[in-house]
Amino acid sequence: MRCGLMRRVWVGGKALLVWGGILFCSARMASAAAPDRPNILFILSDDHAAHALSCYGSVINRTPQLDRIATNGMLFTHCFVNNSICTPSRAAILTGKYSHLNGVTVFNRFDGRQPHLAKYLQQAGYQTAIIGKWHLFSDPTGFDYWNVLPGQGRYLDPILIEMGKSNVYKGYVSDIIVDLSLDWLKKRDPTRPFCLMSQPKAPHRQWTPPAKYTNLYDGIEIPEPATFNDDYRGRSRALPEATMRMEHLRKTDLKAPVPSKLSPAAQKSWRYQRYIKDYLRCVTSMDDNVGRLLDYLESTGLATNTIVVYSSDQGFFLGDHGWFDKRFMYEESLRMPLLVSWPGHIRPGTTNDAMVLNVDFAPTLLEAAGLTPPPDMQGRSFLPLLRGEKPTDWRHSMYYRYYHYPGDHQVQPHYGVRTERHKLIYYNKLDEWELYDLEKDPHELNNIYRDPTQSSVVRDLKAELARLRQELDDRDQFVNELSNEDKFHPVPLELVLRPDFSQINGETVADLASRKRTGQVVHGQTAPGRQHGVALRLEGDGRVEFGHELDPSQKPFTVGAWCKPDTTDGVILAHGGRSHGYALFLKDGVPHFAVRDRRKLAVVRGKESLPAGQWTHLAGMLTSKAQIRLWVDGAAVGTADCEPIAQKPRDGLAIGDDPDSPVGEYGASRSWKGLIEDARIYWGELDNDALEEWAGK
Ligand SMILES: [Ca+2]
Ligand SMILES: [Ca+2]
Repeated sequence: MRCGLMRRVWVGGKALLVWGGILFCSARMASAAAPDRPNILFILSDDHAAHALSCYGSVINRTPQLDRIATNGMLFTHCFVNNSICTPSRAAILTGKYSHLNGVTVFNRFDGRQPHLAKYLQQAGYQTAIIGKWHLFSDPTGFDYWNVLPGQGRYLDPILIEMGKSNVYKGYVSDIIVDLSLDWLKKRDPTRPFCLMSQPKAPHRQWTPPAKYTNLYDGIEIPEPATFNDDYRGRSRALPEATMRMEHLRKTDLKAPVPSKLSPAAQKSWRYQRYIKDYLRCVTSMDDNVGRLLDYLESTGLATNTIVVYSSDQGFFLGDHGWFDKRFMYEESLRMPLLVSWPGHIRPGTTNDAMVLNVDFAPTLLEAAGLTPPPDMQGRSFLPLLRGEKPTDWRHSMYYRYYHYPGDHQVQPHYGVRTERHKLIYYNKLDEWELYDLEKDPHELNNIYRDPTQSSVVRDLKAELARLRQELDDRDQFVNELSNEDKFHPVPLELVLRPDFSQINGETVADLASRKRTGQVVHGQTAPGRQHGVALRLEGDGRVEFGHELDPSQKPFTVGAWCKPDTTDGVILAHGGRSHGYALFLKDGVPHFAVRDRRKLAVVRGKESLPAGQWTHLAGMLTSKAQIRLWVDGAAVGTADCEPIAQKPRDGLAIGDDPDSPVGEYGASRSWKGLIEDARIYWGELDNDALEEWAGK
């Protein structure tokens, strides 16, 4: 135990001295007295809106397995998220703290050194595991076992990273996550309680259903929601600005060409049907798999002493307001489904309309496990609500804040307060307010902020908003750009990837760096390299992919390779796409190194074109002084200012191509033709001596 140790607290993204030791003590001491502690099965899906569960009255689908949890336990009608996107909500759930204190306001890396739910349970003797979607970028901490998707992960034949090692699993992601969860349950130590977080990827975009459900809903028209044709009149400019209307669904979402000759309205409806059916097919498969978990608990008798929680990281617009996606503080996005069963403690088939939040999950589960929730958690345990009691001082309002702008879907930053009757939203960069009377206007179509009869309501809500902001210590810590210092995390110099092209076995290539990642080879082969080396040969239609494990964001790094081009254009290596990432490539024979941050492109070009058919060493570096540099044959040839990469790129790393979204502005071809040898990626800045040695000087 580390009682009394001064540790650090996350305030405004900066670590200050305070947290830690004392809190660990209180959590541990309480545990000693707790007899017969319950197991916890925590199922957190991704983007599953409450109005797509039949127990919540869905008019568009059935979820018989999830409904079982409601039948056995309690359904919460007013569970809300503090910041409606994946990564921030997941960090808030784990830490019991709002984004401005846990440091995860957008898609940024979770600092796993801070205390959180799994760590507290682990310290109290629980076996802890997380399997499935994690999406916090850093490696999980506080879990005895973890096997998680890199980033968003993929639906078919997903890669999962098991305790640092990546494996490809053949099959459909929702089945695989539950297979792995059941495996872990079977192998666990039966003498100790467990907390298993089994976290589906479904039903996240791009909504790829399993083969067996591709025809579900064929010939059926899914009803459009009441606000499908919302014109956003009378509300903030943020609504029309957001790029999440049906017209913004991409080819990869729709998976079929848009029929020609449709009127705009008919095309919008067609797009909705394509989107919502795939979304619901993914829900059905996930629901089946939740049933497998419940069956296992029941058949083994574990169910009698297991708390089962089902929720989703936030809500989602299912065509509501003409949108897909989430982010806004409006009801469909703000509301999370929350079902909890615990035999003998929760009366079966009950509904609770008290306001609970995602930051309440951690303190609730700690208390259920017999621990005292640490006082720095901002959420409050709703264990009394589960037992059918409502504390007289239970909350009547909640605070919400969204930050991610500019970003995907261009949703303006905003914050606000929701009470049982009203919602007040402030778009802080636009200086625009909205007020809704949820009783009279449940669809939030009438902004009554300027209605003179509402002036006292506005005054009271502004006072409540200020009170909540003070109580939660929101001092606009993340309102503006991060400083350069905050954008870079210092890293020790580390070789993180060095594919061994002498070891291409079928479709995979090995890695000489200590992490031993596995690359997927697409149309590439081993070929003789320089001197006695071995190179990768690509013919303009191949590449080697390393997936999403590496994260070049917020750190200096060095990349490079030996190359012998057959042509004047092609990518040597690239990670990311047109919003974030980097690429080393030839264009018109001239070497280029490019870095993208929030769509802004910084490029350094070589001074001359490389002769075809000759070996050259190229390297690019992003320095901690926010500059990029390019070396040709071990000699620096140029520098440019740039921003560090603010977030992990969406596209993975590839050698010999830049698949999907492009980082650079390329010439005749993106795909490499020729040889590549000794490609390496380092975190940190390689010094000149090491660079020259790599370049054979
Ligand atoms: Ca999500
Ligand atoms: Ca790309």
